[in-house]
Amino acid sequence: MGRGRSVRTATMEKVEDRLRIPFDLNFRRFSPMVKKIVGLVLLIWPLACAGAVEEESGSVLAPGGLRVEKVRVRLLPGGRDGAVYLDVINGSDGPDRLRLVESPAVEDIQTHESLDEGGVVRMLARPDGFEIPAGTKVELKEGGKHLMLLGITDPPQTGEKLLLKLHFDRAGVLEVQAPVQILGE
Ligand SMILES: [Cu+2]
Repeated sequence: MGRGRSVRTATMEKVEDRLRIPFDLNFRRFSPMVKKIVGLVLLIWPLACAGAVEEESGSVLAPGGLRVEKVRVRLLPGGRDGAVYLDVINGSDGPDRLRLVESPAVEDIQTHESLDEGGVVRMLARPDGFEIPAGTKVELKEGGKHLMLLGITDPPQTGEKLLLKLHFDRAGVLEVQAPVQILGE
């Protein structure tokens, strides 16, 4: 895949600059015991076989074994622009790709990657999305791959949820309710 075109608009630069400021993730970590219980419940829950299952907030499991975890939304003050970070664990038997993401509440969601080139951080568009090889975990995180949210029509507050529809080539469309944090709050 090519390097992608540079997308340094003023708005995006502002968003990127703000999102690189260290902030308290304040993200609930679930204990191994809780995860084990969730896993056991899913194993014996017939609905788990019927389709994608949303687990605890910000996580979803697809029938083929691809899992999305730790989905979190970070918005600039005002709540109109920001980024989404998440982990994808591909437990299926083949490669997949996070092709695109949409939300009824967001005008435009783009797949981006920030690269540090000798101290200069550049943000590149990744219009083909992100490949998720089989048996790997790909992290969308601060300073790396991420989803750029541009133009949220009804800005949420910290603690509210934002519905995201994650389109994977093989796993299909996974819906997840992602918790929102407004930076600085
Ligand atoms: Cu970006």
